[in-house]
Amino acid sequence: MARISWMDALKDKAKNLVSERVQESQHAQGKLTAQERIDLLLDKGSFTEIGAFATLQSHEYDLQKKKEERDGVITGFGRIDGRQVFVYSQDFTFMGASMGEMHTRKIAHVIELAMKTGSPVIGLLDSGGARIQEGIDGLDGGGEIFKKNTLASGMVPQISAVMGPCAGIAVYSPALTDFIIMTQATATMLITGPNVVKSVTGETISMRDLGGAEVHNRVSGVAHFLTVDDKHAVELIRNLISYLPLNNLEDPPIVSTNDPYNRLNSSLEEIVPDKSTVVYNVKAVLQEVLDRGSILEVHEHWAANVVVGFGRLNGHAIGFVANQPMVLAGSIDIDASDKIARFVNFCDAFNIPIINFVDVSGFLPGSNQEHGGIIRHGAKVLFAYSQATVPKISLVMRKAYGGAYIALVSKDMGFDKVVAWPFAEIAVMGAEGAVSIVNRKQLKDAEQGSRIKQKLIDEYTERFLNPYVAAAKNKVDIIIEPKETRKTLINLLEMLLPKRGDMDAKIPMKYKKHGSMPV
Ligand code: MCA
Repeated sequence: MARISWMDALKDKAKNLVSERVQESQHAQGKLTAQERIDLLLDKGSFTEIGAFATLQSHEYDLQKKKEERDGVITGFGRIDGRQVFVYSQDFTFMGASMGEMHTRKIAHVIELAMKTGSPVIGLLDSGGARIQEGIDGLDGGGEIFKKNTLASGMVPQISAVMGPCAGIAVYSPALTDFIIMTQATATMLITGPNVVKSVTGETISMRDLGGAEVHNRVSGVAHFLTVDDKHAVELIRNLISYLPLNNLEDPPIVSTNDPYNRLNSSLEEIVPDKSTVVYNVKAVLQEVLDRGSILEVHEHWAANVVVGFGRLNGHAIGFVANQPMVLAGSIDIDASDKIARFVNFCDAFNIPIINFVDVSGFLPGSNQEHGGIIRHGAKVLFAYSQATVPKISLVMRKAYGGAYIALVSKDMGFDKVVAWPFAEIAVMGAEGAVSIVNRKQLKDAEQGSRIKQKLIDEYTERFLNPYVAAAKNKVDIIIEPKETRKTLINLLEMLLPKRGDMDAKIPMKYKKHGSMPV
């Protein structure tokens, strides 16, 4: 009995220390405590803690006087909607949740258990980075986390929610995971803080301007989701998990829906003008076609010229990639290339079929893009789609020209089924550009250049800018009225769901270690 009281006393001590500190620190800053975050994240009463008694072992500085149970991170497992997940939650109130040896080893341990059991791992981050006093012990523990993150990649989904500072070595683990969520007012991610920036480069900049949630959601693309606060972040994680299988050997869960599979999309003809130069919001198309209320956009605030995310069709999870005509005419630039490639790669790793909603005239031209390496970044899109063996369906709504046609539509690059609307334009390029190249000499010689040019444009449009040339060559499988889109996509998706991935490979993939992805 005495031993039980001893254990209880240690547990109470850990809890009381947290609750005292909480008053002035976490809550005052609009943050929840490490334990409150876990309690909100997991199904009620489902959490089991691992490593509660672990404490720092270092004798450097006066660390032994500071040591406490948990060493600044709560680790364990529980359930989300009845499905097992592993979790770690950093406690900033203990030495800024700095990452010493025990702290890092505890995190690495839950990632390892997640791999062994095929369960997602969720990190709730709030840390000042490597615990300076512990020297390289914390750094090496960080190395173990990064190695485990890398091994777990593609095996179990990994989600990181940054809810406070995340500095130095703390940033690299989330960066190795599949999704990063940042809370608007409290999260920052940076490899070095403003003081170091000032001393190295002379630049004066605030924490938030350097690595705040807005910056990483809108500018750098490091973060995938922006949330109002901790509670919102945790709700988002629960929602995100609902689209994902627990591991790469399972399929995503099927969710029952009241949305009829054969619902006609009569409003699509109003949403999408048939004249290919008139803009519209592609998100309205996605909302109309996918199961009602099923959309979860990823990277919403970054590279908005393409829209990617998860949705459902007749209850089946899918990943969508859609050109957004409202931004850069939906063209694919450097950032959009990275956005698409990363998302497609994730979907393929976790058996989530991909559906493209295509309306694009090409990759974005210009010296900015060329000098920034659009060729290298664009190649990632080709690589990701070519490598993906999940069901891949492409819907051509209006334009699909040139390289972007190959990347997002071409059956020869591995799209399983291609659907087009009657006003789809599948060609090497638009009429104006084509005529100015092909008929350049003729236009130069002609006295009445503009009248002849218009005639040539009309001829090109008539001959090439439709879906029937491609359909005649069997490159388009089905031409439908826009209102038949939902029903058709569901039929094709359900036909393709039993697809066996390795049938897609024309070379013996299993004898290859892996491709050399352009990065
Ligand atoms: C914070 N604390 C730390 C660390 N960060 N202790 C050891 N190692 C750390 N990395 C402690 C503080 O000393 C303080 O302890 C307590 O946590 C709370 O921090 P405080 O500064 O009072 O909180 P804040 O005002 O809210 O500021 C949070 C902060 C700041 C912005 C994260 O603490 C900070 O700038 N920390 C250092 C960030 C950093 O440069 N990390 C890189 C580490 P007490 O309460 O006893 O006073 S080096 C690294 O990770 C690797 C090697 C790398 O690649 O860079």
